[in-house]
Amino acid sequence: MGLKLHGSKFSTCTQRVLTVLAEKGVTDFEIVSINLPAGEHRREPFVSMQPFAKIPVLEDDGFFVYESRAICKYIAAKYADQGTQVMPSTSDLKAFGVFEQGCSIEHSYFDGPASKIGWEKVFKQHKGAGPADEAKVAEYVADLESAFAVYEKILSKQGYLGGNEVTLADLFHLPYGTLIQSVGFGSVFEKYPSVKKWFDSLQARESWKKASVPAGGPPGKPQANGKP
Ligand SMILES: N[C@@H](CCC(=O)N[C@@H](CS)C(=O)NCC(=O)O)C(=O)O
Repeated sequence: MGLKLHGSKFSTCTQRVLTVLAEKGVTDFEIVSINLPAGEHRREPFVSMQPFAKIPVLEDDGFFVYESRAICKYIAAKYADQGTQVMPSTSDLKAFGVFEQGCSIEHSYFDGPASKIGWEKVFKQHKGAGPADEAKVAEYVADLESAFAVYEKILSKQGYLGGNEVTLADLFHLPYGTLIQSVGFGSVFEKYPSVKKWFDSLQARESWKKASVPAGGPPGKPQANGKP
C-alpha cells in the first residue's frame, strides 16, 4: 500500500516532505488535502493523528508519523536503497554526526528567524491577523544574518551543511529560504557568497522544482497554510 501524506501542497512543511519524496524517487504516495483555513487540522480525525494540530502527517500502512523533519528522516531510512543518499548511515559514524549537526543547525539557527519572517510577511495577512510588524521583521532579519555569517564560514570549507554531499540538513532550508526570498529578503543570501551559491544549487534541484508552489497560495487568495 502506498504512503499517504496528510497536508497541503501550499504548506512549507508539506513541501519539505514532498522534496524528499522526489529526491528518493518515491512516486507511490497520495496527498490527502487538509484544509487549514477551514480548520480541518484542529478537528477529528486529524488531531488523533497529530495532537499538536499541525500538518503534515505521514501515514504508512496504518503507522503514523508527524513533524516534517522526522517524516523526511523516516522516508530517507525506508527508501535508503534508492534515489539520492540524503542521510548517511550510522555505520559511518563521523558522517552521521556531521549530518545530525547540520540538521540541528537548521532547526536551531535558521528555522526560527526564517519562519517568523514568513509569519509576519505572508501568513499573518492570510489569517487576517493584521499587517507585518516591521520592527520584529528587522530583528528576525538581523538574527538570520548572524546565522548566515557562520554558515558562510562552514560553506566556504565544505559543499553542504551536513558534509560534502547534499543531505536533508540542506534540503530542510528550501521552503522557508525560498519564501523569505519571495518577500524581498534575497539580499540576506546575496551578502554571503558561499551561502548564495549553496542555496542556488539547492533551488535548482529537480526535487524542489517539483515540490515548490507559492507557500500560502496565490497572493490575495488565502490557501491551506498558516504557520502560527
Ligand atoms: N514542526 C512542525 C511544524 C508544522 C507546522 O507549523 N505546520 C503548519 C503549516 S506549514 C500548520 O499546520 N499550521 C496550521 C496552524 O498552525 O494552525 C513540522 O515541521 O511538521
